[in-house]
Amino acid sequence: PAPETTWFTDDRFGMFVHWGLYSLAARHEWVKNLEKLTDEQYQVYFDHFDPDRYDPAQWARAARAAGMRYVVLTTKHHDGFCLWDSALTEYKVTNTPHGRDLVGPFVEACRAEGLKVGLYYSLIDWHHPSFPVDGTHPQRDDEEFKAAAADRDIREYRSYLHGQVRELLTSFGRIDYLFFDFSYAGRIWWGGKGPDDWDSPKLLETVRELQPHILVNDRTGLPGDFITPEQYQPSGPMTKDGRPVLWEACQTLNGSWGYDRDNLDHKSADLLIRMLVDGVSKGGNLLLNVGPTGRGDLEPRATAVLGEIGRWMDLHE
Ligand code: FUL
Repeated sequence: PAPETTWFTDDRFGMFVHWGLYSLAARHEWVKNLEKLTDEQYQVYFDHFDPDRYDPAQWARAARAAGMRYVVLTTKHHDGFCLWDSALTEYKVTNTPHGRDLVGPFVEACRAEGLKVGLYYSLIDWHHPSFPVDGTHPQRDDEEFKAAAADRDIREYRSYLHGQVRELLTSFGRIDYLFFDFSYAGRIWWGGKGPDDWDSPKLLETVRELQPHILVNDRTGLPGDFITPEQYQPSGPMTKDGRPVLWEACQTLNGSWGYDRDNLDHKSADLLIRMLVDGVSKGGNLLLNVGPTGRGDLEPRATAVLGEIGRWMDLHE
């Protein structure tokens, strides 16, 4: 069995969902890094995480009505918080006031709506006690913290991340798509980590063994099944060594991936439709992001623009 690409190039349009503790802060998913928050300062979001309005069926319906055919959820973003009941950490949703797994219901809701299922998993982790402090870490300038963390062993973190990916690919049935983050465009960012740190060859081998049909992106630092231009539209069909490659542009509604309440710089439906058409004309997909609120709602500005895109789809399908 080989990676299944037909649905991906037929479907073309997916929904990205960035959702986690940072959604409560409501000012960018990198808030812990940008404001150099300590674990203690960030803990308040964990202690209050209780998305009482979580209804993944509503997300799935909104995606489908907008013409999207797959949805990709952040199961763990850079802050390290896990949206499923991982056996490998206590830093997970089941230990928050919410107390219940979020990933299983998400997968079921997508399936019920006939959507393909994608998971996002961050390879960097600003919470794990064995993750060596690097240029991406919130405590990158805290000399005392760094001295105390000097003997962190990447091998321990590596086995954790491999174990978590195994959990994700064995606990929720078929998964169609996996978005690892982050070493993209062939680069290691901000003195961060790369394929050697994560043992990306082994990681990809495990993924292919567990879900042979799955599509994996290129952000393990090794080539994957598709490439992932972020927040830009390529100027033409994308190629590697002169050959066409599968690609998918991921784009935000307002420049932030996580819910960013006071950021008013929203793209119009008109612009988003043009971006979709532009990408498809160049042989690419569009993965359009929404950042639900801390309570789990799609915010009105997102539902409005998705609704408009859906009306355009109805006219042109
Ligand atoms: C980036 C991340 O750092 C952003 O927070 C977001 O998840 C985007 C899709 O990928 O590399």
